[in-house]
Amino acid sequence: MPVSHTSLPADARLVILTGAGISAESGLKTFRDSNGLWENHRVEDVATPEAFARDPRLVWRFYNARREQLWRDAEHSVEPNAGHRALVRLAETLGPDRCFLVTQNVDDLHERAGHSDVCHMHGELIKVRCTECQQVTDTTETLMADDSAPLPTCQRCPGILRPHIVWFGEIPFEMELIARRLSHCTHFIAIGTSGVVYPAAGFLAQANRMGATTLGFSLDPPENVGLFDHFIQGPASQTLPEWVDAVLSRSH
Ligand code: BV8
Ligand code: ZN
Repeated sequence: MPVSHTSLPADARLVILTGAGISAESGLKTFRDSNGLWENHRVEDVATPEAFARDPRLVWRFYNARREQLWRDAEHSVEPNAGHRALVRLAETLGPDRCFLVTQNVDDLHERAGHSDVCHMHGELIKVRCTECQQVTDTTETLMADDSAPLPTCQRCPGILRPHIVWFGEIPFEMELIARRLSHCTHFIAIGTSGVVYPAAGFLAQANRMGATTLGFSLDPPENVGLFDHFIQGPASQTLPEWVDAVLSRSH
């Protein structure tokens, strides 16, 4: 591990962006591994408002399968891995003003590893939103258990519930907060993301324009690998603990 990128100055301010790759070793398939497919549907054809308007049951089946895998898959239970836990150690040492975590993932593994105030720019599997009154609630219960079950409805009004997830063509959450943290970060670190989906994939160029030091951690080189100052290849459950331990051992 070259020393160059394991020393953080005392006033370092980090923005960390994670993608599906950090949850891969916890047993959650990445989008590329499933080459963007689910039950022979392209994700871009299921994860859209048009798909939900056309066939809400199909879209609910797609999200329920992933909700069940997170919380109810007994035989191979899905748990956070050493990569998630290394980020918790880093965030706890640096504090919220110097370490901002924004994730593209809709799973709750960062939270279950002990990470607080995670920015879920693409929403969360645990949350549902009413399509009428817009109320957002947390639930891990099984919604629409089988094909004959009715579509889940709001407790407050007759509205149909949708996943509180940002679909293709919808604007990600917290874009102002993310832009603000990016505008004054000294380090931008992207972990387990292929750099394909925008606007998340554009954060690296923004950080470079800011003159921040940029680091990429991924199993395979992402599309934008040439834009990183440092690229560390390998599984996050190994590369992240190694890097975080090196950084924390050098920080006073
Ligand atoms: C928007 C929630 C307007 C849903 C998601 C044409 C060209 C360019 C852009 C577009 C275009 N047409 C349309 C667009 C815009 C579109 C887009 O970017 N499309 C892509 C397909 C080209 N974007 C949008 O629609 C966005 N909205 O643009 O609105 C706007 C925006 C701003 C301001 C004004 C207006 C909304 C996009 C959000 C969609 N929702 N998620 C759900 O989960 O069901 S996206 C979803 O896919 C994820 O959240 C994530 O963002 C993306 C998957 O990417 P990754 O996380 O990177 O995962 P991937 O599998 O690709 O890669 C895994 C990586 O991990 C690999 O590098 C691999 O090597 C590595 N890895 C694997 N194992 C490990 C590992 N690394 C370490 N350790 C391991 N063990
Ligand atoms: Zn409602």
